[in-house]
Amino acid sequence: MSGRHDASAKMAKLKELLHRSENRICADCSAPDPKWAQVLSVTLDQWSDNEIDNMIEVGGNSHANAIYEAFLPQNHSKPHPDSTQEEREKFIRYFLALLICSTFKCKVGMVEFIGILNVKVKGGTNLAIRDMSSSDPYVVLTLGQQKAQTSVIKASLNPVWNEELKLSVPQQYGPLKLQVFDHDMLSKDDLMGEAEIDLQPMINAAAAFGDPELLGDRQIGRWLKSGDNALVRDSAVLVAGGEVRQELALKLLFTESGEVELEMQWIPLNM
Ligand SMILES: [Ca+2]
Repeated sequence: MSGRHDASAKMAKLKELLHRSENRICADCSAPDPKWAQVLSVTLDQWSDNEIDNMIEVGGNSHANAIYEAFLPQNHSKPHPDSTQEEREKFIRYFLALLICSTFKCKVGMVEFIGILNVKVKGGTNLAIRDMSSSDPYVVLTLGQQKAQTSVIKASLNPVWNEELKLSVPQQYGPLKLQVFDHDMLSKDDLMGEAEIDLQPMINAAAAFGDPELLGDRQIGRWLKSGDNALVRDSAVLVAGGEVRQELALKLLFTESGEVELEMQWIPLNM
């Protein structure tokens, strides 16, 4: 797993890319204006290693421009140099979804995204033993064809990850699947339990209430604990500081014991 040093090396590389002369043309508006680079710099700290790798792989703005010229749906008009900041941001969010999607090798040109899901995997408690007396757990999230995973925590049944994973959500989405595995050097990794997360309470509530930046802090929805889901307790969908958030505690199924805590953030694309 890549450590802090790797991550800062990648960021340095990405910053270097953004400073090359070709990248000084704003990719979202065709203007000789580095706003695109500014937006990237501001959000850089929130990017996972995967996304930074991917951004480096596509080679910065010149190539990025070609990607969304090719995949831009007809109803998503490209911002002009005099577009508002809001129009610009919407477009950049869409482009980030494309980038994330290409990281996970889904079919960009055929999928219409409705938003980005940030999932902070906080930690696990009382997880199952899969080695002699402990486990080396990591979490895998699966949404359709996309997968994202945390790093491995060695020899812990109460791991703390506090890692944020990003997934793009297509128009036709199913439940988000969470699995915990024990990493093994010499054999196949063992399942330590799984759970499904219904994304509808959050996404439907956000759609019903509209732009969260215009709402005060409040509860807008709720996913109720039942015999048919993995919730440890009811989970509220909140608007807090202009963002749609939901905290969840899940009891793992198909295992002896274990719970995992998450915090999700929903960023609708509103296109
Ligand atoms: Ca192991």
